[in-house]
Amino acid sequence: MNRKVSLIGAPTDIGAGARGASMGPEALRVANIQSMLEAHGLEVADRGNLSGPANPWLPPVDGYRHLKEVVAWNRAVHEAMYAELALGRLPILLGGDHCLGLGSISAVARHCREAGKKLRVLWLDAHADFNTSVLTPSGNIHGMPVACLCGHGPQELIEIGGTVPAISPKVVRQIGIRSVDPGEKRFVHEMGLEVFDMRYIDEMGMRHTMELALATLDEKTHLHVSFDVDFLDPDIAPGVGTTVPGGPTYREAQLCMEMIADTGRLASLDVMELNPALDIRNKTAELAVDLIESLFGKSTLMRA
Ligand code: 4U7
Ligand code: MN
Ligand code: MN
Ligand code: MN
Repeated sequence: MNRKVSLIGAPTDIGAGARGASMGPEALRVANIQSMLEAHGLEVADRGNLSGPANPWLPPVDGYRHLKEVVAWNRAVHEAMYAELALGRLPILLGGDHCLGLGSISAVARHCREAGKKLRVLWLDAHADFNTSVLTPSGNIHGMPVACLCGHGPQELIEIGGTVPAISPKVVRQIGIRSVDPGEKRFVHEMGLEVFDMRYIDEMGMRHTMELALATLDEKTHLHVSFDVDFLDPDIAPGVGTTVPGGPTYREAQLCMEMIADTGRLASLDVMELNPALDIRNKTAELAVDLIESLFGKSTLMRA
């Protein structure tokens, strides 16, 4: 795995329904994300925070809330992620709400096209984030980034990476899903997204789920993980805007991260939707950092 890591803060809640994800980057820093990574022998550069428009907190227009501002933030994220990948580094996006997954993953996809790499995206989330302006019950664009990446969304957003669609639904594996809106559900099926929902994890276990989600990776695969902190069960991770009960336990989440680490293919990461305004003494941020530690290869015993 790449030992050179860059942290990029994106302090905004522009695509969310609750205020506060804008404080996510600082909470992750306070939870010592940098020194944790350094303790594992990684060289870490904190690039500081991106800037972008303030949140005007307006109602949706034509099915989108804050579209212009969401485009501006995603352009900034795209350029910053792309620049780190071009330097041969492993970028970690510190969100910020999950609408920024569009800017991040479109940059990763662009890098993969140029470097002749195959892409695999693991989308760890309670939600499918596959809404469109017609399907969305909220207008919040953090519920739309996967659809936008697959070419379904407003022109200004879907074309940020230069190629439309930025990715094929075939490269995506969604894990932990347990809240999908009715129209969104039909669209997920229509587009053939591969979803390992909580029912699947309950029945088959996290180990089997991850074996399938990580199958067929090879030395040319760039593995991107988009970690929406609401993936986790709200009992252990209350600090998010859109909690959904019945998520992975602490141990299931650890196993998920450990199995990703074992592939050695992790090449970029988003840590999204952490909302310190809803957290309890930074516990969700600390949990996120603990899980990221496993993602970067911490293991308890009996492993090299
Ligand atoms: B997140 C929702 F209606 N589906 O579209 C919507 F339930 O990035 C929630 O996964 C979206 O946290 C959640 O507003 C977006 C809602
Ligand atoms: Mn999400
Ligand atoms: Mn979510
Ligand atoms: Mn959320």
